[in-house]
Amino acid sequence: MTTRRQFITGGAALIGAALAERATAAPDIVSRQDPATESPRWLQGGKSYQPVVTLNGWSLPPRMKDGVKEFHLVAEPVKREFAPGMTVNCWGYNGSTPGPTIEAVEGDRVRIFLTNRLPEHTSIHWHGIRLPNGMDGIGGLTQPHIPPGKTFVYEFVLKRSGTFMYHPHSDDMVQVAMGMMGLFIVHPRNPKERPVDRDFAFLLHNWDIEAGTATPKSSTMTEFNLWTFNSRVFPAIDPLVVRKGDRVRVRIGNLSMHDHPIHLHGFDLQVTGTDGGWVPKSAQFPEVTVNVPVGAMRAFEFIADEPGDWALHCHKLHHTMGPMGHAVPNMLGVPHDDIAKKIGQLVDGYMSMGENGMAEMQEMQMDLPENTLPMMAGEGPFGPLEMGGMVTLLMVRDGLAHDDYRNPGWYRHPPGSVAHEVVS
Ligand SMILES: [Cu+2]
Repeated sequence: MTTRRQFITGGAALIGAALAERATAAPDIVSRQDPATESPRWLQGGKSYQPVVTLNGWSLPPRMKDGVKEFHLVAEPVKREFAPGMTVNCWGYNGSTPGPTIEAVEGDRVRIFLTNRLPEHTSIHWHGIRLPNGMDGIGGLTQPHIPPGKTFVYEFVLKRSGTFMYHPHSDDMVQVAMGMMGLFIVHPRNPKERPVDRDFAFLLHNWDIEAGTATPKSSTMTEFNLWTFNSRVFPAIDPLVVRKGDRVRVRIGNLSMHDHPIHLHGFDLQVTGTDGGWVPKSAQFPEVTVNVPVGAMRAFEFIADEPGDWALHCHKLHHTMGPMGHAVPNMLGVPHDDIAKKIGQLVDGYMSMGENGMAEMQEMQMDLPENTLPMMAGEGPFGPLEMGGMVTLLMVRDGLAHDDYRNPGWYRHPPGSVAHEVVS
């Protein structure tokens, strides 16, 4: 008992150490060797699995005790910067939303402590993981709710590998809307099973945050105005940096209230996993857009054989916009300059919108309320990117040093390979 108390009170130090480690961690070392014939480089380095890269996130370091892998989660209010210029009052785990990624190996026995520092009770559900009923984390059904200030412990054996999630099952609507969620990755026991060179993971979410405010409206049902990968908004989302020829896996979980068809430019994908397990080879088929339904997870894989900067985004295109009101009158094709001038004389600051589309809004220097973001943001090598929300970039490069996956800067196209104006 003493040891357990020490472990629990030592949680803050553990978290601090993890944050320090995250800040200084060397980039992952991965393999480019043929997995069928040679051991991956990370295996030769003594690691028993290829760690995932959580976009704008981190993995929680475990502690081994009597052969059990122990983790300590702390549910608490957190501040999250969605992008420079906007910080949101969220709830999460261990200082972040999403909470830290839990990584373990098939066959591991895990013991997970959850300390509740929220102003109300909570619980934690292990989405997709096969476990005894009493560990399923449904407040009121499989366990008492965890009151503020108390710590509960969960313990189970990880029976199968795959991509899973965790989230509360107490006051579910409010706590998930506030950002309480995380990834739970179980790696195969045999590290030569399903090898990839780069393995990325993130969670999709929606938020309703009025311009000029900082707290999500937690009872909104469908009309959200902010769309995030791991509680970040483009262009403040980490890019996926890979080397040409890498085999890449992307794992995406959806705890938002909408489905998200996630589209990757430039490659054909195979869906290789869901939160129900790995998809048998005989059931896989090529895709370029993978719908990730509400309360589900999809993993897809591809070979990054074409260098460039490739967009990875939700194909519901209002999800690739920053905060905006959608109830605007349709002025496309309506000349309204004269009317706008007259209204402008009556209403201070009135601005007409979109006679020729919305692109013109991107270049206007509009005054924004405090603590909000523009609806389209980002400057590319050829001009404004006109997106902001569920978007990031897959950056495929030839000639990256094998352990250097920092953002390499914009792709330099070979001469003559960019679409250009012709004069007829
Ligand atoms: Cu979407």
